[in-house]
Amino acid sequence: MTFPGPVSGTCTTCPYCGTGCGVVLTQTGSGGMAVTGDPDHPANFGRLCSKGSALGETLGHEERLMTPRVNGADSDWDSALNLVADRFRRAIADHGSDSVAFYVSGQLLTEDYYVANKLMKGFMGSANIDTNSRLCMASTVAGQRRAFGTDTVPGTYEDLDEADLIVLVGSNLAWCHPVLHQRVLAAQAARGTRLVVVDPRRTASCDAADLHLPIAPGGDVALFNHLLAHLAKVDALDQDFLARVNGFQETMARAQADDPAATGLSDDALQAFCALWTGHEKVVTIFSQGVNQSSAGADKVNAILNCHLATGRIGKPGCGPFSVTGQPNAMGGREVGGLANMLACHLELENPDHRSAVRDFWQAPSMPEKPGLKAVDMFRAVGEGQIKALWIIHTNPAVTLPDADRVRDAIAGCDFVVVSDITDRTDTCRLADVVLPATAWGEKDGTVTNSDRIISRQRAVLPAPGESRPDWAILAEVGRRMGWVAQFDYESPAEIFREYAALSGVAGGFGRDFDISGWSDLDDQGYAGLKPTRWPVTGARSGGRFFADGQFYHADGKARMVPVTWRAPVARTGRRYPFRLNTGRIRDQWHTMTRTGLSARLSAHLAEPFVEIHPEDAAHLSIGPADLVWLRSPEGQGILRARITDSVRRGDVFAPMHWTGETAPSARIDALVAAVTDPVSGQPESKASVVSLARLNAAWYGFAISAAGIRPDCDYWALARTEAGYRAELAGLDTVEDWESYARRLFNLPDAEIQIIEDPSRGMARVALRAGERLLAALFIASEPVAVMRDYVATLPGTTAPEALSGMTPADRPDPGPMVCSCFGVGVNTILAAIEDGGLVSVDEVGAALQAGTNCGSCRPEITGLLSRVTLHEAAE
Ligand SMILES: Nc1nc2c(c(=O)[nH]1)N[C@H]1C(S)=C(S)[C@@H](COP(=O)(O)OP(=O)(O)OC[C@H]3O[C@@H](n4cnc5c(=O)[nH]c(N)nc54)[C@H](O)[C@@H]3O)O[C@H]1N2
Ligand SMILES: Nc1nc2c(c(=O)[nH]1)N[C@H]1C(S)=C(S)[C@@H](COP(=O)(O)OP(=O)(O)OC[C@H]3O[C@@H](n4cnc5c(=O)[nH]c(N)nc54)[C@H](O)[C@@H]3O)O[C@H]1N2
Ligand code: SF4
Ligand SMILES: [Mo]
Repeated sequence: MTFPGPVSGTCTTCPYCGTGCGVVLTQTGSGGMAVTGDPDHPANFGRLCSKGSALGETLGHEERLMTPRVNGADSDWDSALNLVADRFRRAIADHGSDSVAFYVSGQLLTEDYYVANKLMKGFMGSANIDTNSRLCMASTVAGQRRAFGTDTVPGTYEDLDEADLIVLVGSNLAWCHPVLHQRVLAAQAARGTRLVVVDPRRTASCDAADLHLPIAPGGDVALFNHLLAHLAKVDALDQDFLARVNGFQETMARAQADDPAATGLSDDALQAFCALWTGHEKVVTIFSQGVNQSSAGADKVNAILNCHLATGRIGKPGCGPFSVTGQPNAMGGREVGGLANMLACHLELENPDHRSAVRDFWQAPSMPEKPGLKAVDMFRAVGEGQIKALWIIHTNPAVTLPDADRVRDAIAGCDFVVVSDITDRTDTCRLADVVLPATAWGEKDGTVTNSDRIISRQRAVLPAPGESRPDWAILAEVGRRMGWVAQFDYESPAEIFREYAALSGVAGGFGRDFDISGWSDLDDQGYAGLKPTRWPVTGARSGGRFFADGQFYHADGKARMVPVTWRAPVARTGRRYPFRLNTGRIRDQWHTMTRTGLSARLSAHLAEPFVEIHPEDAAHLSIGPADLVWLRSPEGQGILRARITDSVRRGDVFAPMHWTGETAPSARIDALVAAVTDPVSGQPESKASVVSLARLNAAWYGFAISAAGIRPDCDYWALARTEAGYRAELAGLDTVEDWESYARRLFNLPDAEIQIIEDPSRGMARVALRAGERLLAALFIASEPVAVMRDYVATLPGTTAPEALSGMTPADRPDPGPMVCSCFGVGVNTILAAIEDGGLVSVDEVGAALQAGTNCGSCRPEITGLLSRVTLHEAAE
């Protein structure tokens, strides 16, 4: 694989995480797209992670939805849109405005979001528009509004370059914002920046950390309260800055009364943390879902902000609290008013002056006076039949909302459900009455805002396939068909952007922070060429940090410290459900895998869902490596592969969120997650449910490879792409008598030539299906988890592979082992062998020998782990 240098292609922005990396897309001769990092983009200066580098592999049309579909059959735009407009109009007429709802996404472009918000709040007359950002950023929004009077991220990425101490709280930056993590590591190398990670798990982000605090789940408020009390004790407060802050006394009293034991950390660890804070002036605290996704999420955010406010470490170079956003336009969605309790441009729904200003600006017939339903409540209302028409755009709630089985049932039972997506092969689309084909990344135009307030363009370089249309255009067309022709008469995203910029000027008039009115007159050409720019953008001000001057957005201009006290997660472990279930992300997959799952390279890193269990817990439950584990919670159940590791604490288990009804139905982890929310932010506690575990005694285990797609139907299965087709893990609770017919059915190959080896007494069967010499598919069955060289066997479909059924590499071909470096396809075994044989001692030496880790760098933490494994092993010898 080659990686071309800087090219003169189209500059756009990565559609994955909130780092917001600039990408250059260039058409290759063979009709594909070459993807490189944009060397001039201030978020990444040319770097991309494994997901960004693989974008070119996810642009195919194989799984795309090409035409509107109504009740499972292809339709046309005119009928589908008339139906949508009619059903929403009827619901409002018969049951009132609050009987309709939109559930949207932090991955929508700002222009899409603006139209959705305007249509629902201004014209349908309800505030029932909420977004998956409720599951993602709502606690930060609530915490920042309480502290600052507005939802502002004070700092910039440059602060990471200048900090002396960086604290990651509930953030696996190495896997979830890899390019920012590389930036932190560069600061470490350049100026010795110290790194602390606060996370119950030892993650890849800990590999370079000076200190890892394996905090008890939910213990963060107690930790930062302890720090605040310590800062007062050692006289490390900034009294001048505190003159600009309300609430100090009460907050300090509550902090001092809190119990640090709730952190589960040793005194030494607590002391080390406090000493690092007092020993370094320039501190950046990066926080993410370990903070937000909690029933005390807003309090966790304020506990962190309190420490920065009390020390004046905010708004200055190298200082500040830093909420890193998850989705590419999580920030844009917050700015544009995508949450049910916000208006637009950081204007407030509860404020009558703000409401009437927006209403006048939009010439809207009405404006809701109370906040709409937040995500979890919205789907509860759907389940209770209160929502008669629901439109889901760019998100997959049947998989990703807590208590997902209940959500799935609610959507299935709703009178009328529309889903806009780029594919209809999703759990949510399968439940919809109408599915609308949206244009995808690379085909659509608009803007996004990243974690540090930089607004960048996403640009179209590819034609829209089939009949797909941009999300803004679909929404505007429904607005027109519902009768608001002039207000939704948009012809381009540039036109929407100008309107939005003008509205932000109204907000600026109210003294709000979000003001990009400097762009109200931007012409189409200016929009086309818009360079990445940090807001605000007004005649008077542009970019920069907020709050250095001590000016905040509460009525008195001051900030607020918010008194908080630690609370335990809502679900309590006990005899029935003794384990705490933590959930999150893996390096190479994005959410429900509808895009990253198309790339064989990205699917090779971790090809199967899993649950991480501490070795002592596993031993206690007689769960061995590679066993399947049955998880039960009060909400639901699931089956996952055991990964036994001391990176989780005893009593905690961790499972990824990515697998779905399409890829591994028993691993839809949100089926087990309780729909418990933070009372302030409405954000669900996705990281602290309770479960029981038991070894699954399957009658048989299987591993399958196939050149063509398959859809197994056994008790456990997990499917992944490979370069040669597909691979699948299988298991069943009931005995199978006839493996030949099972295999023929599984692979849908009734007539293929067959080769079979069987030993029924050992429960062993191996079946190969061929067309002539060419291997089409193979199935390996055993009474225990199947032992074959998976990464090698998965390469065989399409080849002659005479020895395929041995499941082993030929003697002259070493097994590379599970993938570490997705960019160059380098596996664990290859790296370990090179380390041992070549006496390699650093990541750079491994890179020089194997190329691994030299492109995107996302695997560098894992290579560090492998290096220390060999060193430990040698030390023990
Ligand atoms: N590879 C990849 N990257 C992504 C995404 C993806 O799907 N894949 N999604 C993007 C999105 S939308 C988001 S929101 C971000 C999320 O980015 P992160 O928040 O970094 O990712 P998570 O894995 O959800 O959770 C982070 C960590 O919180 C820890 N945690 C759990 N409970 C607690 C607790 O009580 N206290 C503390 N301190 N920590 C706790 C978990 O162990 C986990 O390691 O990632 C973005 N980037
Ligand atoms: N247990 C647990 N659950 C979680 C989390 C967790 O950590 N643990 N994290 C939560 C968080 S932070 C988040 S952000 C959510 C994410 O969860 P979701 O948003 O539900 O997941 P995605 O897979 O990103 O869904 C995006 C959908 O949009 C489609 N799509 C892609 N491009 C386009 C487009 O241009 N237009 C349209 N209309 N559709 C498009 C995709 O095919 C896909 O179906 O999950 C949340 N759920
Ligand atoms: S860090 Fe990776 S996923 Fe995130 S924006 Fe950059 S390239 Fe995309
Ligand atoms: Mo997110």
